[in-house]
Amino acid sequence: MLYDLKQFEVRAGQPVKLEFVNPDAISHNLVIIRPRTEEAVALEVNRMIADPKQIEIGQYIPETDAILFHTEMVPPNSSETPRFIAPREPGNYPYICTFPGHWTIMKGVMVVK
Ligand SMILES: [Cu+2]
Repeated sequence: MLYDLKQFEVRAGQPVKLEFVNPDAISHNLVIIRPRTEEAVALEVNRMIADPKQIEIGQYIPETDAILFHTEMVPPNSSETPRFIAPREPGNYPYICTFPGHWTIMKGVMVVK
C-alpha cells in the first residue's frame, strides 16, 4: 500500500509516460489531482462509497475537476502504462490512490517544472 516513487518530475505541457505496476494483493490506482485537493477528493470518494453500486463498479473516481488524470483501478499483479500531458502550470501536483482508505498513506507528488 505504498508507491515506490514518492516524487517525480515532469516538464510543464509535455507528454508523460508512467509505468504503474501493482505487485500487491489488492487493487490500486493512481490519480493525479490539483494542488491541495487531497482532502476534497477523499471526501468525494467517501460520498461515493455510500452507494453500493459504486462499490460494485469499484473505480472510486468522483466527478470533480480536481482530478487531472487517473488510471483504472489496477488489479493485483497487473500493470498499466498511462500517458498524459503534464499540466501547463508549474507546481506540486499530488497523486493518490482513491481505493477507500488508501489516500492517507498511498500518495506522492508530481513536480511540474
Ligand atoms: Cu491503493
